Parts: sequence; C-alpha cells; structure tokens
Amino acid sequence: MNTRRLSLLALAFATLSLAACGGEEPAETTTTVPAPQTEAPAPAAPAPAPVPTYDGPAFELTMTPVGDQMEYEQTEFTVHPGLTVRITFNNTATNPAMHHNVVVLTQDANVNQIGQAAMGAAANDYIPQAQMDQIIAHTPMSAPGETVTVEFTAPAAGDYTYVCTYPGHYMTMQGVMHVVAE
Ligand code: CU1
Repeated sequence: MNTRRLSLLALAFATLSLAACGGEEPAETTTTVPAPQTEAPAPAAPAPAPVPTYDGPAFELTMTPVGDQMEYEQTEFTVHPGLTVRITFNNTATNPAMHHNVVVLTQDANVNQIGQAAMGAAANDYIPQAQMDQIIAHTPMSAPGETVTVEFTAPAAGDYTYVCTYPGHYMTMQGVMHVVAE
C-alpha cells in the first residue's frame, strides 16, 4: 500500500517535471523568420533563403561592414532587371580608418584596375573618373557611423560585382549582385 502510493507520487512528480520542461521549449524553437516578402512563397520547401531576393517594384537592401574588417556583411543579393534597387550602407565600423562605399560595376569591369585607380581619386571621393563607364552606380564614401545610400535601376540579367573603392579595400571588400530574369 505504501509502496504503491509512493509510486503514484513519483509518477505524478515526473509528469509535472516533464510538463514544466516542455513548457519552456516553444520559446526557443519558433523564432526563425525569413526575410520579409510581400508574396508568400510556394508552400513547398522550407526556404533556406540566405540570399535576399525581392520580386516587388523596388528592392531595398541595408548593408553593413563586418565589424572593423574590409568586408561586406552582405556579399550577394538577387534582383530582377528593371527593378529599382536602393542600397543603404550603414557604416557600423568603429575604427576611424574604416571608410567604405558601395560601387556597383558593369559585367566587363576590371575590378583591379578600378581599385588601383581609385587610390589616386581622393579628390573625387575615391571614384576613378576615367573608369566611369565601368561603374553603374555608387554611394558616397562613408566614415564610421555614417549611412549613405544609392538608388539605381537593375541592369540586364547577369552577375555584377560591387566593391569598396577606399584605398586597399577592393581586394577583400566585394560582393555580387545577381540580376535574374523573372
Ligand atoms: Cu571599404
């Protein structure tokens, strides 16, 4: 009799403990939110979506550097031809030497040539004037703490490199804009 009561008590306690544990789990497992989209994607695959893509009339992307490194946090994104693309670069670096911009290049652009020419273009915000035909759009140069923007129309389908032209940054501070036909 005593043994049976003890067993029942133990069972009840175990159940309570389980319930208590179970109650804490949902908070940790339901916080995965994909990038905002106006149109719900097909309910097929559980979208992995590491690459921002947007189908609407305009595409807005906020970019940041990786800490005080000469790297973009966002190294690729995808848009469609003809879309209005607005890039907001938020220079979150804290090292005062980390000035950055975002320069979107044409498909046949020579990244090394532009990066090297930019070093001598301080008077033009590090945008080499002789290579303007290889530049689709660019933000102004930003100091740490500053936010700069650029707006342009997405070109024809293809991959386009974007690069920071602050002296010495172009080698590591690059990304790719994928323009994909709808
Ligand atoms: Cu930079």
